[in-house]
Amino acid sequence: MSKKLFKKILVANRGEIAVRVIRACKLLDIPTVAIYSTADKNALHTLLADEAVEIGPPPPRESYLDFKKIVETARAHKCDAIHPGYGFLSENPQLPIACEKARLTFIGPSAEAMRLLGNKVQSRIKMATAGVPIIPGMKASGENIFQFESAAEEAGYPVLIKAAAGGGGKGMRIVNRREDLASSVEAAKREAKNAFGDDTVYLEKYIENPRHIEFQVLADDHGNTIHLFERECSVQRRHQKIIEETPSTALTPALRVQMGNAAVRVANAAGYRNAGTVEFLFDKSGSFYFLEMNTRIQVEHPVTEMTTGVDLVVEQIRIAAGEKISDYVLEAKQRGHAIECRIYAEDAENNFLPSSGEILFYQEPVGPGIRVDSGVEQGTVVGVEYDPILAKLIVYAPTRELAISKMIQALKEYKFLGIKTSRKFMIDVLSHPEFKAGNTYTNFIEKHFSDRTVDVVPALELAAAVSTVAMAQGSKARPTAVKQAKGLSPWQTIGPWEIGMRITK
Ligand code: MV4
Repeated sequence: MSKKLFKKILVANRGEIAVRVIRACKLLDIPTVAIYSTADKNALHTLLADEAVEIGPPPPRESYLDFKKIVETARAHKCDAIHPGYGFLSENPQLPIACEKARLTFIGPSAEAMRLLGNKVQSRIKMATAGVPIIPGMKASGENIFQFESAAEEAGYPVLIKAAAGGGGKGMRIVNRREDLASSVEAAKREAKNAFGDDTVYLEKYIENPRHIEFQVLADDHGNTIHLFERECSVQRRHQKIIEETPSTALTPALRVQMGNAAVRVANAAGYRNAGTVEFLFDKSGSFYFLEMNTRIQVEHPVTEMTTGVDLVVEQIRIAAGEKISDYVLEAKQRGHAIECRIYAEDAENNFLPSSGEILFYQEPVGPGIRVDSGVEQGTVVGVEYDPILAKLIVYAPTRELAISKMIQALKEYKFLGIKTSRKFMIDVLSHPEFKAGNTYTNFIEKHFSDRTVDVVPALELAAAVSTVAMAQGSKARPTAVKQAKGLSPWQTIGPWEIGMRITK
């Protein structure tokens, strides 16, 4: 390595992605500072970094989301850059703004690009103007019921009401008939207000059972904007992705070129720099529509790395330092097939309830074309404070069929004792004939595994959690404890209680 890109990087995250970023820094010979909450004192990321700084108690708001404290920590420890990972502060424009004030480099896009792409209405208009296909629907937020009615007539029912500040499925409402439109708009507004503090909503044609196909893009300060092909992410459960793969079984070479070009147009229209992901919905007729652009490194980035040979986190760091995208990256080709399974700490046999406890025994699969990106090791105590992703298992093989076999084999060899994981469920999904046939749509799990995914209405879920707390704490139980935990499911906030209840249809 000729010249150091940065003096020291603060990694503003935890779990497997913090570990992934620290390892990329080691490759580049850049020292790292990890931050950790008191719940993560002995977590893998704190042990791997050159320095580790405790920044607060477990609630994210008081630690991993406290951007002021994080920027101060970076300054105090002589860092010159911050990598945000995914989740937490990664898509919050306040972090790049605070970084700029403190003369730190934010490893990611500008606050302006983030803000534009965070607003779904604004980014739709921008992308339509740039010639990118968007889902038929409103070109501005809906101001009154008449606008919603005429937009719905034009698009044709069913339609979908979405929050401008949304993403991830929150605040979305499907409307099948005109009679239900007004009440659905009102309900969507209330939900958007609660979730995002912004009740702006708009309407789109509802695309039934689409595929979710996204393109990895990279853009540098030297005029290079490229894409590194697609990832098929349709297999998900309640907006939580489970399996990602590349290439997608749905794309022809011609479609891949068209969508890749559209992804590059999206990045350029947004003035985007660094690594980002352009999401598309892909319908039964083979049409694709821009959905949103994610302004971070994504959980599923390794499948792109396996099939292109590109180290995306290294490129993120190089681009942030003002370097040109590496030549080998500019010439990257897509080769072979890669699949990723997310290993969640959850009980797939018990309505996917979060699982917690100490990992008493842990053994990763090894072999050619097998990669494990893990945030845990034997002895790690898994809590319920954070995202339940423990690790990602990624395999690479020359063909999809061989990759599926390799993944099933690797999942069988992946050993966890002490906590429940989604490992066995993943084996069942990969063994399903419809998965093997490549018939992966966003309703795949719902359609083929409905016996395992029992819908619990949020209100019931909340009531069950509150009553569990009440049983445990007697008269001191206060439902406000649940209300304070914005954005987290009550199951994630009730603490280390085992709930002996099974809800069946
Ligand atoms: C849609 C859609 C169908 N039609 N928009 C879900 C998350 C949010 N970011 C956008 N989402 C969707 N938007 C229209 N007009 C279906 C989904 C959707 C979905 C999208 C991507 C991946 C998984 C999904 C699961 C259910 C619904």
